[in-house]
Amino acid sequence: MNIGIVCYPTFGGSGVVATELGLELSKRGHEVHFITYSQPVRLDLLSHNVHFHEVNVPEYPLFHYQPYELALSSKLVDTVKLYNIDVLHVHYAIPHAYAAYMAKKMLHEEGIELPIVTTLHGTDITLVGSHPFYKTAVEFSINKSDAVTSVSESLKADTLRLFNIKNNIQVVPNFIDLEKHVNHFTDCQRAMLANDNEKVLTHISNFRKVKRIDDVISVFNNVQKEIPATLIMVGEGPEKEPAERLCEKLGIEDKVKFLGNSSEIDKILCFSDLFLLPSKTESFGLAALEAMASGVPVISSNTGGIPEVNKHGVSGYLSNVGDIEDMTKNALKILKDDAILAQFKENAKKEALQFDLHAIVPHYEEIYRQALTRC
Ligand code: GMT
Repeated sequence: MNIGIVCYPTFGGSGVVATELGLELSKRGHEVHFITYSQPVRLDLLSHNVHFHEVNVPEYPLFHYQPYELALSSKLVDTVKLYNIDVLHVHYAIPHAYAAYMAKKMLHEEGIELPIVTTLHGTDITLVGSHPFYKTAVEFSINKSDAVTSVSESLKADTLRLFNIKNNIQVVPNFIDLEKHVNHFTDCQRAMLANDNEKVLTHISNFRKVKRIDDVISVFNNVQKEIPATLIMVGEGPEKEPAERLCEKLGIEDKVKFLGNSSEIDKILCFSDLFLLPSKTESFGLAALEAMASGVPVISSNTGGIPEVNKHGVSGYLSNVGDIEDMTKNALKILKDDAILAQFKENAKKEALQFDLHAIVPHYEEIYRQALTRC
């Protein structure tokens, strides 16, 4: 098939999933076209059947807001016609599902039928999409998609609760390329970031309010009072600076390393002992799955789709949102005893197996085929 993929090209989970999906589809013999405003960060290799088409939005002083949806839908129409794209898979409803529907209508006028598959990722529903300013258009574009998928049962339930959805929503969980997380690094480079006697705790996110970065710091602060430990913070976002200030205030700035965005997550995870994800809400928690695949147990909140990924008492522990004491207790339970830590590491790896991309990607292929026959 010739498959068009629309996504955010950034470090966010939806962009990562879309990119990994496109790469795997190309390995399975499909022609894949990424259509977005810059080359997706994990798309380092373009090959004969992986293409990138940039959406340009020139600045014009009349516009207070540049019309990205307009540029995207025009680019979609042109790309579909030029490359005979069979199906368009849009990741994140806003504004991608809306722009895709406009493209579909324009193509229809020219006698071309383009099936649209929309994957809901989380904040496009829970935080942003259901806001009254966007809700009408988001609901409309979900209902107009030829197939709709969500990354967890929890997100499906949220979508049905927050919107009037007439379409069937199929749950296709996020997935992981386990090959990338098998820890085949002989030079784990742990020594660069931690002393031998220290346990390494890690957090990876886009440092938005929803990630509750203060809770990450507070749990770590409690843990390092009990055992030698270091905290690695990976990512960029508005809460990063306040977090750095909080570390200074607590006097733990020498024990917390802020690394910024990284495309070497697997290398960082290979020397991590525990992953912290205390989010207020999380449709899935791809970062937790990446940690588990690298054999890193997870201390998380029990919100949204996280319990579908992190299993309480098996791959880590779940606590109520904001329950720092419980998260600390659980973290220490795992970290204080090397035999227990080893068991949790093993379990985390095993739990991640069910999200192997080879098992999940065929579901999307089937959804594309069904959408094509319906169109
Ligand atoms: O985590 C974020 O805030 C980024 C966001 C995104 O759109 O990239 O992540 C969402 O999609 C990921 C991939 O499906 C999920 O793993 C994240 O749980 C989800 N984030 C939230 O629901 C807050």
